[in-house]
Amino acid sequence: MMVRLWVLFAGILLTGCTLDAEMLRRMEQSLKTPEVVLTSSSQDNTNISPIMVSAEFSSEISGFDAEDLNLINGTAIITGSGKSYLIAITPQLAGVVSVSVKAGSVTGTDGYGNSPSNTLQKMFDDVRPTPPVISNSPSAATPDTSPAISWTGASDGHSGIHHYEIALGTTAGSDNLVAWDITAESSKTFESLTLQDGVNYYASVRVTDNAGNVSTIVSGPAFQYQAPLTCPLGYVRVPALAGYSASDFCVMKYEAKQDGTKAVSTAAVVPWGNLTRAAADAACKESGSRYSLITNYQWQTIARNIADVDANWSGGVAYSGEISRGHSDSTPFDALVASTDDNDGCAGTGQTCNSTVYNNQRRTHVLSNGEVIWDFAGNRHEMVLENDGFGTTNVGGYVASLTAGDRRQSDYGNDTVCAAPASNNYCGFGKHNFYDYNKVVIRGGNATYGDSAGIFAAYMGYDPAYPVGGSVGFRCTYK
Ligand SMILES: [Ca+2]
Ligand SMILES: [Ca+2]
Ligand SMILES: [Ca+2]
Repeated sequence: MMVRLWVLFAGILLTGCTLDAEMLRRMEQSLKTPEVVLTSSSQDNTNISPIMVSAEFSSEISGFDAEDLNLINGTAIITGSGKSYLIAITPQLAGVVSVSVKAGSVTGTDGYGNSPSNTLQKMFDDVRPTPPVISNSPSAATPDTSPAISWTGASDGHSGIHHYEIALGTTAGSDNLVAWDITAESSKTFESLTLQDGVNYYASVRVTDNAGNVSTIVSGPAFQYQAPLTCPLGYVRVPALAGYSASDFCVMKYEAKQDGTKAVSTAAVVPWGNLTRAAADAACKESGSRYSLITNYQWQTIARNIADVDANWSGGVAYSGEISRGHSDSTPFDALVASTDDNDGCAGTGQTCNSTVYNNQRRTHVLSNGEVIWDFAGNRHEMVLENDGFGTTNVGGYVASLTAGDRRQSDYGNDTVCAAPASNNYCGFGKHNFYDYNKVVIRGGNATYGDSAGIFAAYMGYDPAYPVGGSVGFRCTYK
């Protein structure tokens, strides 16, 4: 109002102080024309309907109704009186809502029509964003406690994406490990979480648009934390071997012994025999989900490691002479208990030896990491987890005579043999016998196996449905 008065007075001064009738009429009209200003406390992007708009006139007016509005994308209901009105706008669709008051649509008490209002616009958005796809998330067991998650492809057609939220939990969509955490980025790396071994975890993401609409929740695949390998009591660590074991694992230092329904690794007590393969595996798993009956490739990993260690050979150098075959000379006739003294490798055999004095009945072998394993070559045969579909029946021979390119060499033999296999108990590797296929495979020899015993010995022929007999034990692994 003050601005308009100053402009008028300035005009009067410039025209030489002559107030003609037209000028006075315009001055009066200007002073008495109702002005109107639209305001709204609603957010510029909103999912709340109706959108409330205040219309505040400079003087009292009458006859204000919805027809007086320039309204795009909505219907309006007007309440109020005098100078103050509320316009409740119900949007028709998600999109821009625009409103203004037309010029001359209402009349003030002095009989003049109003001037046009400002134009007020709001983005009405009641449509949820399209959620993203989780493009990167751990999908298996990982020793990493700082998992990195990323996602892509979220969109919002109206108000646009405002932020993402990510959570971690033990079920898809749950935030019971890490509560929903807001981020503007499309990725998140969690730092040093406290994760439990063997538990399924899921990363979940949701998106919020600028109007406050929240998308559905998407989750990545389950992943598990796997604590770094620490061998359980009675187990020894085995180094990984390319082609057979991708990472280190642990194996029972002794043939499995019975402790109720659980297989344990102790020197005392004769080994546990005469189980079905499935029962042996179950006895291993009694200790936990990371335990299993030894696989054939784990057996190969151990046998090939032993074969490369000088201390296991009669000649004191790898592939010089032969490797000891354990208790296998039928004297005594039965399987033996072991000793807690790794230097007493001939314990119970009737022979004499220690860690530096060789005897072919020595029951201990040394791994490349210095760990000692008992009865891997003899005492009792040991089942491995898998059948073998080899398909050739009634074929036997010494492992040392298997040659490169023969699948039996890679699955049951070594890539190197001793200098004179025919005169050194066939390197002490033992015999392979494939009497049948798709049957239980047993490795190593037993107490009466003679020169057929050895760290690579393999025999196939037991029906998986039945116990394998008292001369066959087993050994568990942990990874
Ligand atoms: Ca939206
Ligand atoms: Ca003996
Ligand atoms: Ca054995």
